[in-house]
Amino acid sequence: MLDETIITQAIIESYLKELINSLKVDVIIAGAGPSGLVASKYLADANLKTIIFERKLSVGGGMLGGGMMFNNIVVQEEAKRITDEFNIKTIKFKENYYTADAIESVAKLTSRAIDAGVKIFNLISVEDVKIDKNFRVNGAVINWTSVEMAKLHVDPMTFESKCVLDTTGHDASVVSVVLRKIPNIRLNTPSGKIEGELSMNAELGEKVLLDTTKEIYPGLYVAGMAANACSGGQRMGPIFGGMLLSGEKAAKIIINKLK
Ligand code: 48H
Repeated sequence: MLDETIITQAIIESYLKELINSLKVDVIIAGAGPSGLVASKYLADANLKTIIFERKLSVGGGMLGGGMMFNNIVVQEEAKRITDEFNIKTIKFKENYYTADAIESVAKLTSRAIDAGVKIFNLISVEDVKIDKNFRVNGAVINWTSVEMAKLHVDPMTFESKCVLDTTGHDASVVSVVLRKIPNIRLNTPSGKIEGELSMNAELGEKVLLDTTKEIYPGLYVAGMAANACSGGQRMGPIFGGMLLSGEKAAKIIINKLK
């Protein structure tokens, strides 16, 4: 005998418990793409309480679609130790080029992150940040993606963290909002503003990504494609080693700062 109202109550109570438990955390990550998922796993491994807000229904961001919907990805030698660590199967295509199944990659990045203690809230968008009296970022302002899509006038709610990591991909949407809203802001970029992503060059794009992954503003970090978009790095197409390495690097920088 199954009671529908008990099913409903179980979902509401357990979800609210997790949400309330996440009101104050160490790190809030915006975006569950590859860089955000990798960063979250290493942060949680270091015992930092880490949550991810993901705008979409699905996790994995641009990794799920591989290259032009051929759902395989490429990873270079340098990042293979990370795919190995996450138990993602790779096949050597040529020296320095490995392929992996995009769905398997997303599934395993996600599974490892969750096993490490990360909580992922999907269907929720980060629409703003919380700042302290010195304009340091110390939390995220969130709303249901459905509210955002329907352009409903519904106020958001706020979650507190020691820092925020923007892994929202090409749009760098958290950095963009901070740039709009904090008076006289100077980002940690050459012009102090968002430089914008450059056209395709896989070699340069992957290389520069490790330098563009950083604390871009007090309390606000960037990794993945958002990092290259902020600091004027090249795009690199469907090679994902840089995204994994960038997530790992962001976690290292944050762990050093917070521990
Ligand atoms: C919550 C949000 C918000 C928001 C967006 O784009 P992603 O896959 O991000 P990365 O940087 O980890 O990986 C980039 C890679 O997928 C890619 O696009 C590459 C390599 N491109 C190269 C090229 O040449 O084009 O994932 C970002 C995630 C997505 O799931 C979004 O839905 C989510 O962030 N997101 N989540 N609040 N405001 N904005």
